[in-house]
Amino acid sequence: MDKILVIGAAGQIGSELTIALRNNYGGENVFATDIKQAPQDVVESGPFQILDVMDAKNLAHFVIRNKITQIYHLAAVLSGNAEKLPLQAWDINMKSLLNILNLGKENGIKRIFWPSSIAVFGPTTPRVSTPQLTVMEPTTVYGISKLAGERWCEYYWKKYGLDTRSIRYPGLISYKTEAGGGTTDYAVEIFYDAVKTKSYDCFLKDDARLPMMFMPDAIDSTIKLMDADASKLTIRSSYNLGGIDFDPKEIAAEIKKHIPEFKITYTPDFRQKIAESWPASIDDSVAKNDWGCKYEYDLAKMTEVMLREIGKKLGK
Ligand code: AKB
Repeated sequence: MDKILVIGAAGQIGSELTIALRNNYGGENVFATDIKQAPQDVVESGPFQILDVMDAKNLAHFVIRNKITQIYHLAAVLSGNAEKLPLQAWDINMKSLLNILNLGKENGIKRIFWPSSIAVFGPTTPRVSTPQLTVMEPTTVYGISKLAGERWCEYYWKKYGLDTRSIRYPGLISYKTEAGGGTTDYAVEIFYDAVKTKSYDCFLKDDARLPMMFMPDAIDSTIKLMDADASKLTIRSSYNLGGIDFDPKEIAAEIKKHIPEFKITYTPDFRQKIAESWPASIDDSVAKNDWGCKYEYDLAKMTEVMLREIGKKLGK
């Protein structure tokens, strides 16, 4: 039986992925770690430990002691926050990945998952239906770190045979754990504010179209990629995933169907420039062909679940 380590288990992806992995592999076989306390269900459904991915020595002890065979390394500083402290963000995003890749190589880890992002693309990339292989000149420190990370993952695969797998996530939308510091996070905040105050002041322009994905589809895709037969995988940098694409005025119109009084205003900040440098939609045909990625949620279905679940959470 595989023993799985999740790094960043208190975060937006980790808090939901940990539970899904425990359902598949058994609670005791999925070791959740983070530098901060995780949600209650993560702490109660299996082992949880505070662990810093930057501490390579402690990490190695943990992996050896618990006979870890697979690692999901999800900790990262996202695009908006990384622009505020570029060198620190670079250091955290790159050093943590290199710690994991080295650890994987030295300890015979069977499989490693590391998330990349649509942020690897830049203003010179074709914006509509962005292909898997294309021009990549990211202009954010987050995007630069993700692109470098993709090259490192592929390097470890080619040079050392380390089985690294990765997805370029679009903006991820979820209600369980709030995201922090991303450019696409307006599409999470808007639901909370819609439920709390029936209004939202958006930090992007009304027509800032971006690719997005509801968390259940992201979790499902991640597990599907990690379960795929290695011989089927033609990409060892990171797979494009498309999900759904919409802009702030479209999501606001969808929310209005449930909350007719809902009002949106626009005060674009520095994140608007980041959004303009990213794709509006993604071609994910390679992921579909290689390992059969597919999605269940469109904008309408996702909006319905987000409003219902946030309403329950906030007692509204
Ligand atoms: C961000 O906005 O920084 C992230 C991402 C698209 O990777 N959600």
